[in-house]
Amino acid sequence: MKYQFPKDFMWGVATAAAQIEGAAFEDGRGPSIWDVFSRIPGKIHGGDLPEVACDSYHRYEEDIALMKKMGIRSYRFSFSWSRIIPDGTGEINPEGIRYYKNLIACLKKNGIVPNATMYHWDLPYALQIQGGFGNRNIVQWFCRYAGVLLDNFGEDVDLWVTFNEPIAVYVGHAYGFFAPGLKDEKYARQCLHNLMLCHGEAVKLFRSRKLANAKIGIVVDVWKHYPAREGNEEDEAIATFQNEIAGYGMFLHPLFLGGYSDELTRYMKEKDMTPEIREGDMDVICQKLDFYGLNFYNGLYDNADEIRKREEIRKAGGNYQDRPVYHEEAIRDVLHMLVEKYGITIPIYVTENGLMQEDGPDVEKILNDEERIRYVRNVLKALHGAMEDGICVKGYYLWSLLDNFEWSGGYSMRYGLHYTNYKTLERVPKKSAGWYAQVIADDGFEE
Ligand code: GCO
Repeated sequence: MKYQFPKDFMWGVATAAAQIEGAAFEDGRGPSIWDVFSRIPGKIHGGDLPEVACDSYHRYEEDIALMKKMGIRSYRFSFSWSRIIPDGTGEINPEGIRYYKNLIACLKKNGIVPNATMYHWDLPYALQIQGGFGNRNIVQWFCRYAGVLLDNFGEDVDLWVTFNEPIAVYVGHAYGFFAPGLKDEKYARQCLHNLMLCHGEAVKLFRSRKLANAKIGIVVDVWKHYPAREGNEEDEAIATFQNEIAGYGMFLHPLFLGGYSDELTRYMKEKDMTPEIREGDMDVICQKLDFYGLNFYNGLYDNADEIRKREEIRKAGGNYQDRPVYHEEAIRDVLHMLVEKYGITIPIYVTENGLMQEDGPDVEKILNDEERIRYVRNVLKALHGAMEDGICVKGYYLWSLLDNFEWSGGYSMRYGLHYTNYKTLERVPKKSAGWYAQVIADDGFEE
């Protein structure tokens, strides 16, 4: 059967500033929370630092040439706040503006549509020491930054994203394994509330600019949890918790339905973690958007007995390696949920999807990434199914163009269509790059 996608389907690749740019201390850039966090011993796998990463700050033309060669139609990247306004609120850095102007001009010259994220996890450190997202002034700080972006690039970016995966801010404040490395769930809940206000105010600002061709949305990742044993109350309770209280429900409910869900409201009350919510906040958060960006990696099945077993091994100091089980097909159900539960009828882009490979000495093995091809093909099949069901999906962005700095995983986790040699900074296409290029050329694949 032929999995045929529409002729104007937006085939893309995605990256993020902190993961690829490097040049962390060049041309006036200020430190971000990831520059600081990664210097804390033990936080990043292998002690890796994001300071050079893929050096895309200097090699963006080469990266765009790779995209051009593959026939990529759209590039999803992010702006680095600390490159644009090094201390978060003060002077605008002309070198930062120049870099993104050049990047966008080069994309346009090559016929690649820019899809740009304002915030992909890399807060200027100067703002973190003033409380970061926990300080309600973040709304003014962020709006100033968003205004600078819109002043300089407003017309040139077709698709604007306010925030990428806001859950990272929760992880960084409640669990500590992302920057800034705090472990305070109550504070984390306030951060998320303030972050969503930043989003809402930025959308209002964007609307006031009346940019003729630009659209705006947000990217929320959905890792949907399912009870492993249907009808098992324990499994079901875990899945509900993971979805509504510690997962996508934290965002999708306020963003698309308005207000926090009953489950989350009850939970925050019980734990004395209800954030400060001022009158009108929930209306600001629930803005009408032009599109929704879905980051999808997997569907997860929770089995209470197995979770307990793992906990026991961990408590006893044991080691276990979870073999990832892939449920690529879950994307179809997730897309249905977006429409049916959250009423999302605006166009949807899959703004990230991809597969991790562990680093190792055998480069040939990494280049021959059959597993990635199989995984992406399965996702695309399920996505195609959802589109046949009538769900409006306009594009798909593979994560990622090239192996890059995978946050706490450092350089040990490779998601690229291209292999990055971190010694020479050479990029080498993997098998999947050729395969994806063919999918794009044919607007689908035969199977
Ligand atoms: C995300 C992150 C990416 C990760 C990718 C793989 O938005 O999830 O933006 O930066 O690298 O998800 O884990």
